[in-house]
Amino acid sequence: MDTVKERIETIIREETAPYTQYIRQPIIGYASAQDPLYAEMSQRIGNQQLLPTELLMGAKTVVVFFLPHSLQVIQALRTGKNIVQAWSDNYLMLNDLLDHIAKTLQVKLRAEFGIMSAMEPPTNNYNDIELTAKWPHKTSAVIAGMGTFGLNHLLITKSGCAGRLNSLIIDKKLEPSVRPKSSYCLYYKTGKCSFCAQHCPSGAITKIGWNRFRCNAYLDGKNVRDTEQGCGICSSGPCAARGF
Ligand code: B12
Ligand code: SF4
Ligand code: SF4
Repeated sequence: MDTVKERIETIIREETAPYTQYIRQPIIGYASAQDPLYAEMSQRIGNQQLLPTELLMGAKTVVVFFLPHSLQVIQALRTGKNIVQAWSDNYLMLNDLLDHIAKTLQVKLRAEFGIMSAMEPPTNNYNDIELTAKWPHKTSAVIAGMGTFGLNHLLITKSGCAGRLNSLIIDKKLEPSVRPKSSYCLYYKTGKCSFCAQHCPSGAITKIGWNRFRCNAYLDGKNVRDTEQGCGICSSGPCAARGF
């Protein structure tokens, strides 16, 4: 394996090692910053999206890392309570950890290889009206072949969709990861699942599309305190811990 990739993966493994109670093995992918899909994103998503080169001059690769929630957290989510404390705690903890990992990679890659990088926060970096970010991490994850979008509009990886992710843009060219040939979502694969649409309490997920405003309105009613992040039921179906 390329030395830089090896180093990136070691750093991510080291930084996540103390958290095995909360997360499973990280999944790491690489997208070419010049992938033509980036230029299509503004049109697909419906508002102006940033290109990797607009975040970092000389951008060559986008490194994406996904931290899947532990099976215990997924089990807790399946109890269907309004606020699942283990899910909420992981939400907050993983946002900090993802940010910390990106910053650690920035410092170490620069010191050890002279690689320059740029990052955006893992979340809460979105436009309140449109409810989209200019740099959505799941887009880069799909371009980096880490999984596919499910009917639930989440990234489904081989370790499922219940997890959180972040990305780092670097000015070093690395071999891009290969994209899967078929969907990891059972609905798109076989038509036989619609768990997320059936169980979404706000009706945001349907077979004909996803209404982020409905989801947001529902979450706003649940997340009355920062330490109580609600719902996430769309992350608890058959694709919670595996892709198909
Ligand atoms: C804004 C936002 C929200 C808003 C609006 C959601 C939205 N627009 O996606 C609200 C508040 C409602 C929300 C809710 C949730 N969110 Co949110 N949210 C974000 C945020 C900040 C930006 C997302 C964004 O811009 N989406 C716009 C586009 C990308 O999404 P989309 O419309 O679904 O995309 C479709 C098309 O545009 C097109 N498309 C887009 N990109 C690409 C790329 C390719 C190659 C192709 C072919 C197609 C394509 O296909 C997509 C699917 O049809 C990100 C963090 C970040 N900066 O990335 C987290 C993020 C998406 N949220 C996340 C999560 C987990 C949640 C919740 C479970 C809440 C929670 N407690 O964590 C729910 C789940 C709702 C759901 N089913 O998706 C995770 C997703 C994890 C995953 N496995 O995918 C993220 C990435 C946070 C993180 N750092 O991990 N979220
Ligand atoms: S719950 Fe079923 S239909 Fe929904 S995203 Fe997962 S596999 Fe697809
Ligand atoms: S977070 Fe809850 S309300 Fe939003 S899409 Fe998922 S299941 Fe529906």
